[in-house]
Amino acid sequence: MKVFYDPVQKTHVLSHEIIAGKRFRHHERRARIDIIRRHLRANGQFEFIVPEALPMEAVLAVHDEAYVRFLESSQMLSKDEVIWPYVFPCDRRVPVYEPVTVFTAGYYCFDVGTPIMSDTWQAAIAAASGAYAAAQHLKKTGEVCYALARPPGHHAAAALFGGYCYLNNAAIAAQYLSQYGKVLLIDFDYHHGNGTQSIFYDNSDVFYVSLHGNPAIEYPYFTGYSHETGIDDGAGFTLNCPLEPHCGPEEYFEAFKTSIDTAMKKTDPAFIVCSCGFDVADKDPLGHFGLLPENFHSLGQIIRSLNKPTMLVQEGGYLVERLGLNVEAFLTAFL
Ligand code: SP5
Ligand code: ZN
Repeated sequence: MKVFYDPVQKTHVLSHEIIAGKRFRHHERRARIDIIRRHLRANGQFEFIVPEALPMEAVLAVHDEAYVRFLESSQMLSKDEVIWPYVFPCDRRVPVYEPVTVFTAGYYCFDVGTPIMSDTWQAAIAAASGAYAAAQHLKKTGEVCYALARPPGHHAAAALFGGYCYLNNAAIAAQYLSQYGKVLLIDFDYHHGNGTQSIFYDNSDVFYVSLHGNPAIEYPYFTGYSHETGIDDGAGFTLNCPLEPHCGPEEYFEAFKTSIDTAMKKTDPAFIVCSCGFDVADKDPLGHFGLLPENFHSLGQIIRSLNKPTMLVQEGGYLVERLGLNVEAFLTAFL
């Protein structure tokens, strides 16, 4: 299987984050990439490819131009400078003016865990380039492939960063593929992909289906309810399946099969893009569905059995010591 990955993705380094007022070592670590690479290398059935930089049009097909220019301008930061929004414009009666500065970056941001450093842009573009290259490869050959994307993408909306995400890698891939046929975007990250949902909310070309922790008590809190089903042309093309934390593999698989079945009947997709969040793993510090390596293999088998041209994009997964094994168990189901 081809794996798209650029070492530049490791230059983005996050120190710490504040969750509910407490300080943690940041969960989105570079070591996540190292352990995945180590497992896939040792396995021997994976070919690593450094993607070419994607065309800016592919980014702008998903993200607003002013937002992209803002992210791009962060390259001008000095090595020790960090854009770390902690104030957000909330009174919707009052207009907020661009351009955005280091102080007003909250304009494009929705949480406090997603800082921007001088190397963030190049890492985000490299991750998006991997997803785009995977989409091109899928279009050309029909072969399953995997984008080892970091930073992740599914929380990033057209003009918003947050949830450790800056550019929506899976959405960029899905948007590209949707030129050639309907796309089913399956998101199994523990957290609702608010960004992906938002990008395709009024669009019937990309069906978004997500299983995630109940947003009443799990990040990102404000979206991911089953009554969110899309609007305008996209009405009926979003399917959210919130589940209780600690529901366990049995209930999870039941819900997974039912949701995917519903989505498949509605779309009959030409392509599947899968946002793969391994924070559904047992003992993950940020997710509580308790999936074991063999469960990831089954998950892969179910997606493979849909028998559609499929590409896989890395999202979350924070239990570093198990991440390599879990990703390998999932990917090998496609070989
Ligand atoms: C891509 C991805 O998986 N992003 C996840 C970002 C989650 N950030 C905040 C996590 C908050 C977790 N729950 C807090 C429980 C506090 N006791
Ligand atoms: Zn997640």
